[in-house]
Amino acid sequence: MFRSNRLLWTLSAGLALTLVAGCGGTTKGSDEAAGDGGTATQGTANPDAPIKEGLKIAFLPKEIDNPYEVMVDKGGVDAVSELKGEGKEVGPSDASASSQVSYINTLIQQRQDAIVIAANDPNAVAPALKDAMSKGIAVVTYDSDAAVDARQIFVNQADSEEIGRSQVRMVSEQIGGSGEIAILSATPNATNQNTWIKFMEDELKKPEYANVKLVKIAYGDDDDQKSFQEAQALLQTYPNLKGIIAPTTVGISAAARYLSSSPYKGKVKLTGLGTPNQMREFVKDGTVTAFALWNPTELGYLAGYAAASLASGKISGKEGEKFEAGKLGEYTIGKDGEIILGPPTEFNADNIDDFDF
Ligand code: RAM
Repeated sequence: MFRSNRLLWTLSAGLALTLVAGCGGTTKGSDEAAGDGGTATQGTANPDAPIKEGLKIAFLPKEIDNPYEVMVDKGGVDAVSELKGEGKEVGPSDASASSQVSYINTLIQQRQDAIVIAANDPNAVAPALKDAMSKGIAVVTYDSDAAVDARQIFVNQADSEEIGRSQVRMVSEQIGGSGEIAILSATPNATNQNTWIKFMEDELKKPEYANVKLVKIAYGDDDDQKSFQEAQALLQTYPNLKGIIAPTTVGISAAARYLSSSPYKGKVKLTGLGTPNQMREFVKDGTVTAFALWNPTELGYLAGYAAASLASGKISGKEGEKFEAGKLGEYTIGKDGEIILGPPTEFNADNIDDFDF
């Protein structure tokens, strides 16, 4: 559910906040989660149970070299430390699902109490995650979800629909409501980017975007060099391109670097999701007007609390269950086991220096 004290999602169009928290329906089956590890089975949670001490909780991001993921996992490990557990970050150096499967199998052998994963592919990691749950390991996804029946809780950074639609609103406003646009995404199978892109495409069907044409979805694989080259290729292939949406911190910073030293600087608009620290110089030099993000550290911190609460049997992943997430306060589990951190912030020249992450 949304928390009223989170930073306001400042829509560039000045539109009112219309975020919708998930309601109704039931959560995914987590019956397999019963096991000798003491993980809660759906419906058997005890909200009064204490958080167990010494919980081993592993964070498995899309890739470990991405500054965004590093911040997220720092927040997660800090949360586990606060709860007197042992948190750690492990993961591949490329955003691939097959590498993640090897890590999941190792974490199962290590008898971790919980695995917190940002899935590089919703289905490819599902069998290994189901295996983990069948052995009593709590499974939480964060940032990028896995198949709903392969995890108990998904900690989402913000409302997926609003993230997607707002990116289109931002780019359309920046290009004056008319012209060719492209999307520079992460990997082709990333659950989070693909969900946002689906909502972007739907938003583009509205009459107010009749003159905005999406000409290409490119994939930089959350690899800095590849993203840079893809940005360059977009401009070469589409000389009339007016705007790029990069809904990935890796993609937007690489594209900004390319644009800032090209003749397109300030002419081809770039927006999307980026960290203020990676994007500051490009806002100051006029390459980028506005972009958005949530607080990555808080995302990991919330996932850490959710995982510890799950592994302690305080929650089971069922809609309506509540738990305390330390300094972030109380959260409620929504439909399909989803928890939403809160609305993101839009950054621009006026506020970017207020943020340091
Ligand atoms: C990149 C990753 C991550 C996404 C952010 C916005 O760092 O793709 O999954 O949430 O961008």
